[in-house]
Amino acid sequence: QQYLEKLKNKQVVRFPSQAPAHPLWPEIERVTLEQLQYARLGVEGGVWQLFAEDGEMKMYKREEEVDGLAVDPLKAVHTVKGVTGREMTHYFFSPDVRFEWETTLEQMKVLETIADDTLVILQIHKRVWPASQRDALFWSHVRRVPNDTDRDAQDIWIACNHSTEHHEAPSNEGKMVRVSLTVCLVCQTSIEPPSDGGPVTRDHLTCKITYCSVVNPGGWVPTSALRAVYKREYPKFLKRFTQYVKDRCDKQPILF
Ligand code: 16C
Repeated sequence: QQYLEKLKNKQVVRFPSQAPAHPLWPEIERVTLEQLQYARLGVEGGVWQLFAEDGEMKMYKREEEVDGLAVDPLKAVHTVKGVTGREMTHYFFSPDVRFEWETTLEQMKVLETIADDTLVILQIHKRVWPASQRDALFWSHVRRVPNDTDRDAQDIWIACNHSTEHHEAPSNEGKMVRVSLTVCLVCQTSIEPPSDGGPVTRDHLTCKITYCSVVNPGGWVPTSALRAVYKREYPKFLKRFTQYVKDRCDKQPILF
């Protein structure tokens, strides 16, 4: 049934990424797979503190500082009905729709297209008064990963962003302070097939999401101001982004 759905949506063939020829590839491969393992670790064990909750969405942090600057790792879990992991990660990765859901952005530029699934992006974020304005330069990669722990389950999808350097955007130019970040969105779809053997529709889909982020804001920001921004922006982002994907996919063919 699923195979027929995929055929119908012409999603069967996905060519391998052309990114392996690029000098960044070994790092992209290593960081993406490390992030996948990290995301799959649970939040039990007492190191994670729940700081925001809304329905199925739960957000945890670990308070950490580097040279007096808060760099609290964040881990969020969420369950969203009616969409697939491929759709979620596609819209997280795709620069074409970023302004539709990313409210911290002022400007964004794709500096390099390494492959269809791998980009280098420069973002200028909104200024938070009275701190200096921040920019972020990172590679962004999306991929499907076969589920090796359960062969019958749907594949896992991951989108991963990690700070990098690029000759078109040196960090010591201008008045921006550059943040450094490692972020991943890991998604897995489960399908509750209709009991009457009918076709799988969006009503039968559930997508389990894990979002992990570590952002070093660079420069100097008082810890209390930074934690206030985190507490406000992360829940806002995850609620807005997941609702955007739901709305966007509604009435569209399912992309498994
Ligand atoms: O993962 C997210 N978005 C991705 C695509 O944009 C990408 C981006 C990561 C965000 C990097 C943070 C950049 C600094 C933002 C400055 C704060 C702007 C607040 C504007 C309020 C009007 O991976 C979703 C990201 C969700 C939002 C994260 C907020 C992180 C706050 C970091 C604080 C930095 C310093 C702020 C100075 C007070």
